Amino acid sequence: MDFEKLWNRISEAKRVGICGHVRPDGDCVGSCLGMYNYILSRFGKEADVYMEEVSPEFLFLNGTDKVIKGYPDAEKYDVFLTLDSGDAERLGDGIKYFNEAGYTYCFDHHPTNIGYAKENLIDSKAAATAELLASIFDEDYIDLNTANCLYLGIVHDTGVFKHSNVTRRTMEIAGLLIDKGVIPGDIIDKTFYEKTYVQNQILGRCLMESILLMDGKVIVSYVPAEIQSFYGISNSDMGGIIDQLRITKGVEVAILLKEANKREWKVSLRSNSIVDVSKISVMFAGGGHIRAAGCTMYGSAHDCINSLTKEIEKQLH
Ligand SMILES: [Mn+2]
Repeated sequence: MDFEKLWNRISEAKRVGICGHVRPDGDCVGSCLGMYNYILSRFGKEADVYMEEVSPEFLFLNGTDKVIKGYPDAEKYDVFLTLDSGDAERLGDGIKYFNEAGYTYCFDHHPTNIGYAKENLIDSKAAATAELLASIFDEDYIDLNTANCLYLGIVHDTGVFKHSNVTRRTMEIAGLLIDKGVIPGDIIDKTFYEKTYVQNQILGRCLMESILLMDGKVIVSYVPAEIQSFYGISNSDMGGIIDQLRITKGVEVAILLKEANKREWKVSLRSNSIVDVSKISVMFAGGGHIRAAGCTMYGSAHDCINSLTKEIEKQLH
């Protein structure tokens, strides 16, 4: 990618659009708003940002109030930038602006990205799209607003600097962002570890009610619909519970079932080192990665757990 041309195009464009992927995670929000703030800081230009609803814990980032709600019909963008979206379908309703745009750029780190934009910067070695952006931005124009966004993106795609995707470059960029004024503990606690009272209650309940199976190699917890309504929890309230189960000493596989409808369960699976949980989820029409996968199952919680442990057993023997 010719960066000089990229920045020239942005500087000369009448309208610049930015779009993330559906169900935006920390890296998506951080890289979209990081780009927004950088363009604002460097060119004094307001880009339009398109994303689905941003989680409340990210709303302190500068520019979240500028994210355009819904995907209204808009005039054509001269330059349209997609961030952290591995394929064009993941742009969701934002794809209409992408298809209409004069010139498109894609910035991403997903290895499966085939380069669907006119110009593409895809670096699968980058721990986060936010890391990739930090490495192409001119340091002098990275203000604190931009730095906060990029730091948040990196924190979330690295599980707070502990996943295997973390490199020396990741840490060096994090260091640069700290120099720009980022307060790491603030962002990490506020957006990663902080839980609402209800989230803590349901976490506690899941841990209390969890069951160890197969000599402690499997841990299971499930949340029936009536328990969810008792605590008044929504979908996002159950994030992180599966990981808390997974790190139980001696456990290889963690299973969390959440009843979505009567006898219909959203199943999350995690493994530590041996079991390929994506193989198991695929058997039940789900998908995912080797260590993290999910599927939907039907019947009683007991039946679902039995079916899952049978498959886990096969892989452990
Ligand atoms: Mn990402």
